[in-house]
Amino acid sequence: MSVGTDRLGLATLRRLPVECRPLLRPGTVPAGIVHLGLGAFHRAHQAVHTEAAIGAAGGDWGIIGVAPRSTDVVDALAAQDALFSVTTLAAEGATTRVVGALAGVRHAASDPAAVVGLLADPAIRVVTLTVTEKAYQLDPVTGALNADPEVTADLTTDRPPRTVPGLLVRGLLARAAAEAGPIALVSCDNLPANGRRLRGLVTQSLALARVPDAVAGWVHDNVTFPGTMVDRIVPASTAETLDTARRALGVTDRAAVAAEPYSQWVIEDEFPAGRPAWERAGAILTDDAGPWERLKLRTLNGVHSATAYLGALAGAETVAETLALPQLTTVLRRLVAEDVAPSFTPPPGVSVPAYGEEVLTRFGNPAIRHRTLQIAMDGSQKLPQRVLHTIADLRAGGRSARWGALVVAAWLRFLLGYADDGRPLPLDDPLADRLRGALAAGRDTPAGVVDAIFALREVFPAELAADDEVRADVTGWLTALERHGVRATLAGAL
Ligand code: CS2
Repeated sequence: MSVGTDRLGLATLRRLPVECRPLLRPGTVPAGIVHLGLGAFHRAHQAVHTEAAIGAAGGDWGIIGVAPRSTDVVDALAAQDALFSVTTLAAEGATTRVVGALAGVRHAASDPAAVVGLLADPAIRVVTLTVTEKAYQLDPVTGALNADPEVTADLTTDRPPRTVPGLLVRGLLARAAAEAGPIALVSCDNLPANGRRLRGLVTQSLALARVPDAVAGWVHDNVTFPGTMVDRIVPASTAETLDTARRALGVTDRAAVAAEPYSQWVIEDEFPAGRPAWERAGAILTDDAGPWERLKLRTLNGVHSATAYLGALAGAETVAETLALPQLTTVLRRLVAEDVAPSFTPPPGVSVPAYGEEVLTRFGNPAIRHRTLQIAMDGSQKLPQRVLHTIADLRAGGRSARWGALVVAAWLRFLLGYADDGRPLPLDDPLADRLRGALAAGRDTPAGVVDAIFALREVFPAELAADDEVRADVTGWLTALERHGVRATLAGAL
């Protein structure tokens, strides 16, 4: 129920300017999707595409949004009848529109049984996830589940589930018991082969939970894991985001998000119980998202991480600000053309350098204030698919990876914890303790830092870590970054 008349909600919808009103009115479209992870990205991406698909082609595909842990967004949405707005920030101006794709919200931490019940409901035929890279807990090299104590407790005891794997396993057990029919579990996280990874996470979790063979067999026969590539730049919301929404709507929206105009979704078409007509909402349905996902992770996300680490070290607050550093865009173009492009086969008809140019234009959007420190987070979970796979594939083909090595060096330099002007830099990473421990042993020289961090098998595969040319290139860049700082290193790089 809406609170007050000054707040976005069903009761205030008719006060909104016509162009801001949602395509769907919550309550009119029954739920067919459960989404885990109610962050800004989901609201500006899958929710928008799904609302447009239902608007174009109908279908009972309302989304029940589940926040695994934090309560802020759930509370805000619950008070707004599940309505929220997306402000699209183009260089030439902003437009705000309310989205009505959510059919309801749940908070998994306080009501896990409700989420398990939804997963066992025959009306729910698709589960989408944006739970970030670290939630998958799979060894990036072997794909083996490295369950942390929380996940292990969820899978091996009867306590109410607290983690995403715990919720999924309990939900699938309940669904099999209820004979509620087939379902697709769709990872929308920035991981390579995200569908296969989610399948790996679920099947290994079922094994750890020692579910009966009949249940494992049911999952095998009834659950699909389509891979996806998702893309839209959606910075964390700020007070300014909420102010902009309020100015456009005339009411307060505490779940407002802001995003760039561009949005792309590539989805493998394996939905055993149907899906929204996402192709009517701009998505590409395919039988193999792999080439798209490599294109995006290695180009967009690789360049994003490069920009984030170099920018944070140089004292730049946002991506757009970082791009103004002299020589940086030239270096990023060479990274794309000389290292990323030759490392993989892109989708038919796509030119990697042209895609890279589009990415740089998107990053330069002055209205998107995407903080370098936000993108710098969780580097240990991001570097493998964004940069290390590029380097490994080039080296396997006998080529050098000079610019890729610069990105790795920028991350190592960032891990040292201070910017070029000496100001402290935060380390926000699930492996922070391991990284700090490794650095304590070898932070005195650039070669010592490389030795210490390359020894972390969760991040660097043995073959890459043993590659003398890569070590030498990374050590060379790290030496320059430590001695001279980002600006002088860039100036001397070309
Ligand atoms: C960013 C991504 O935070 C990050 O690490 O690189 O969230 C990026 O903005 C999205 O993948 C764009 O689709």
